[in-house]
Amino acid sequence: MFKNKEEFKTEFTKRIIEGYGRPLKEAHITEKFMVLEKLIRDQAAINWALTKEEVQDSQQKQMTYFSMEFLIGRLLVNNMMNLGVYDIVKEGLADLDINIHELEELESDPGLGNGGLGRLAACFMDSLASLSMPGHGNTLRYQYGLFKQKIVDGYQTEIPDQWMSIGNMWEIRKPKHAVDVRFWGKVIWDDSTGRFKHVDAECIRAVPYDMPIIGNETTVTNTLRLWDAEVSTNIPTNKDFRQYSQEVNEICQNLYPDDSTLAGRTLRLKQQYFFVSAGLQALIKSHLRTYKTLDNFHEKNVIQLNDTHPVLAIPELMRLLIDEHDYDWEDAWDIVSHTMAYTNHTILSEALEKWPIDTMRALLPRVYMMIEEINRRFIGYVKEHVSNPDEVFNHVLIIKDGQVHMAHLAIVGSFSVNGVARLHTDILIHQEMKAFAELYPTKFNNKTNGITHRRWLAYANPQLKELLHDTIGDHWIKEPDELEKLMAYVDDPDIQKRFMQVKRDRKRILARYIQKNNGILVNVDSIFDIQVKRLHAYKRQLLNVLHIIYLYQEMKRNPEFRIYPRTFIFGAKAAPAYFFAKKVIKLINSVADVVNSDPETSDYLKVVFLENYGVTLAEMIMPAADVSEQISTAGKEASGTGNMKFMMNGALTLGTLDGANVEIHERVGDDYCEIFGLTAKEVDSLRQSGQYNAWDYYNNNIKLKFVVDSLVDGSWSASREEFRIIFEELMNYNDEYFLLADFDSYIKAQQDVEKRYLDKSAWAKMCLINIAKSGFFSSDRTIKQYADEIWHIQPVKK
Ligand code: 26W
Repeated sequence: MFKNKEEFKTEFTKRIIEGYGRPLKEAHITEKFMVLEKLIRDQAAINWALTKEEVQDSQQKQMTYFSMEFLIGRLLVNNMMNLGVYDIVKEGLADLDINIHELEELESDPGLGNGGLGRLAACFMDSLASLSMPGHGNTLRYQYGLFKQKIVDGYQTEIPDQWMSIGNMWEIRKPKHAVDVRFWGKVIWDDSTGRFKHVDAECIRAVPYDMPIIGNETTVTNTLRLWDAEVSTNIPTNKDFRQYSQEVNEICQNLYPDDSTLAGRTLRLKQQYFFVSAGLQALIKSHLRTYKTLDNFHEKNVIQLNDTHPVLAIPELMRLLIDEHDYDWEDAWDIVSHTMAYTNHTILSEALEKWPIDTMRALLPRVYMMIEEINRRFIGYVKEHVSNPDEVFNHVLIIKDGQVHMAHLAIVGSFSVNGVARLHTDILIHQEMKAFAELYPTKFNNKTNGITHRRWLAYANPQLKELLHDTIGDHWIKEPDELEKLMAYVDDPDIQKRFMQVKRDRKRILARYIQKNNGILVNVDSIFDIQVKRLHAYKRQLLNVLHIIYLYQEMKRNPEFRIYPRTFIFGAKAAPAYFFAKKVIKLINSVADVVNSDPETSDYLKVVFLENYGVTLAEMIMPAADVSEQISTAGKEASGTGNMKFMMNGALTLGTLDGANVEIHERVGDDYCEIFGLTAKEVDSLRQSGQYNAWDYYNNNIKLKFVVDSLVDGSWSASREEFRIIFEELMNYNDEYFLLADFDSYIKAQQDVEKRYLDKSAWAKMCLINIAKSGFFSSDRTIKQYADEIWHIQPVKK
């Protein structure tokens, strides 16, 4: 492969001719793009093969991350950077009159995830490879990723995301590793074998597509396996082929766009079982190829279950061991319960998966029998271990009230149960999963989330990378804790000025994008106050809007009241069926239209809604932020990871003591972040007290009253009914997420933010300290903890 610019240019030119039969200067830009991607993939293929061999030879234990989502984003730049060839390629292409950035723009952003959970999985893959750990991903090859969002008249509309329209050069189809996955049918007792038999099932062929996960400054290259569905050779007899093939195609057609409410549809359950069964069958096959027995399966394999979505892996591995590999229950359970580890990402009740027994039993009759037996034996265990089993059963039974509680199955069948931030794990142990934590005290542990600092700092913000290079060098890319060295520069006026210039340059890039896409001119010297994340009531984008309305009304009412220019920027997709969330998007756009076009206020206040927020847009937004809005109701956001990306790019965290904000506050201290609002305990006791009444706040705070009334007095829409549902949620459904209770403290916090911003040197110091303290929030630290405390895997031995 190429080792320098000249070799690259030769190889690239040769491949254009070989690939398209025409000279470079006549090649279409998409052809140049495809050739470059293939060239980089082939560059990685050598290391990929080498890694497989090294792990095989050293017989090391491997981890496989089972997740329905991997929000990987664009890979070209990331892969060239990690391979250390970016500059060679950039200069080589420039010599050939090709602008590398034009090629980068052609890459589709695979929306193979909804939000936090999916992006965390992608960051984990980058850290595993960069730490030279043998850790792979197992998921579905969705034809359509998360919908593209188009704002029409202020409303969200959804457009299918054909991310593979020009193909996906990173994937390699592996038909030789295809397996069959079986649905429906029934289970009979087979006297001849003395075993249960799953008959009349419908077979679907699972075909894997492998993508290389390239580590930074290491030859270790892991695999992200995406399973696709194809018609099987043994066609079902009781169904006409057209219907059968249609059902086959729909399995991997769409990612479910809900990121917190269960879409209880059978197809979702089919998707979950499909990639889980295929993934396990493939792991068993490769294990048997090396070890000829499954007795040591759990010593050589650990599976991390990314929330409850892949938890069918527990009964499915039981089925495979017992029905296809002649294990008895006890031995099978010993292997399974030492292989599976479970991560919980949310406490929202509506997000906890519960499947109707009938649905599960019809679609997966043999697997359901496994769940029944696991539940039956668990009941025995509870009776043995607690004095008041009947009380406990209500909180822990796997099968209860006609439903299968997937979180309960996950906890019973896993040796490790972790939350994703300290506060969240405490809430799981002392509240949501209290009974389980008392039953299995050693299983519960915390693993505070992280983000890959390579993509979110080094690659997304080269200007800041340059500043770091000139101050603390580059070793922080290998050891993110070394960002702490920046503390030596936080009082240095030159570095402070240089940082503010970096921030201003990044704000100008975003301002240019906003002008081009939204036609709004924003002031780059205004405070860029940004809230980007999925639209959800508990994340309280509405509280942010209520503050904006307050500022606008104050300026309209009182010409003396003027603020330091502020640009409020939002980015958020709402699940298509989430009506309230879609109304909040409409409200943000309606307020923006009024405020931005009001000459009295537009020099002080601008509101921008960036459509189609995702990984690629985030890479442009995070470096440009002054204020990071992390304002969820305390106790509701399990961790958050956007908060870490903003911190790493030098922004002030304005937030509640929720999720990982608690640990950000802990590391930078009161002086360098802005905390407000009720704590999780206060929210809990207010809720428990039953005393909370939104009208009390409304009637005792005239400014708040004006703000809330504006939702239904036509201020933002010709129709007074347009935002009635929002008014109702707040006032007549008693403000479930305590926005009114936190309103005053939020307003004060925002006023304090302005005061802070006026002192440029203190502000720059605050930003530099946040960057210096952000090393802990690298997913390299998170992965090292998972590897040492849960997976017990080591870097690939050379
Ligand atoms: C059943 C539908 C569904 C789909 C996705 C329910 C729940 C989910 C995810 C668990 C939601 C999610 O993305 N949770 C987020 O996970 C992040 C990574 O740990 C955390 O940082 C966020 O706080 C959490 O909301």
